[in-house]
Amino acid sequence: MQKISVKNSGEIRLQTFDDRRDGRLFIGEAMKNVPLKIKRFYFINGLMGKKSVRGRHAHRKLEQCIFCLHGSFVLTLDDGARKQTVTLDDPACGVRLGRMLWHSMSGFSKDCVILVVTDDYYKESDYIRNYEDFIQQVKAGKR
Ligand code: T46
Repeated sequence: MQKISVKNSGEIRLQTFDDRRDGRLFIGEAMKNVPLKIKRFYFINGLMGKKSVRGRHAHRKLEQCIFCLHGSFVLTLDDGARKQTVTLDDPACGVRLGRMLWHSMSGFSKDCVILVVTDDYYKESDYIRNYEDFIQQVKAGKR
């Protein structure tokens, strides 16, 4: 994965064991190699390849880490000043989605499976779903 330069993000590396014909093992530990206290997880499958787009929002306070367990997709990150796209195609390699980071997922392979772990329960009030509102809040220094 290329170096992540936007704010409130960064690469996450899971520990791996390659047991050859017995498969591969991937390990994340909260507050060690996964930098949050995990309260919730969700996963996404059934994506319709290039037609699907998800995300397109930022979170005010929520911290998340996103992984591509199978296949690949493109993650677009925008901290209000800088934008970056990152391809996730390695289950051992995730990305931190910190607070006030506009993100979207697209370019899915049809076999793509995404896992997200978060440090809080679902709260719609934590979402900023309008890009202009996001930019205004970044300018107001809320990051
Ligand atoms: C994120 C990206 C990476 C719930 O009721 N509970 C939940 O835990 C989640 C994740 C979603 N929902 C409801 C809220 C919406 O009515 O499911 C619906 C779809 O959620 P959303 O449009 O936010 O889905 P994505 O895939 O665009 O975004 C998801 C996460 O919601 C979001 O926090 O950062 O993945």
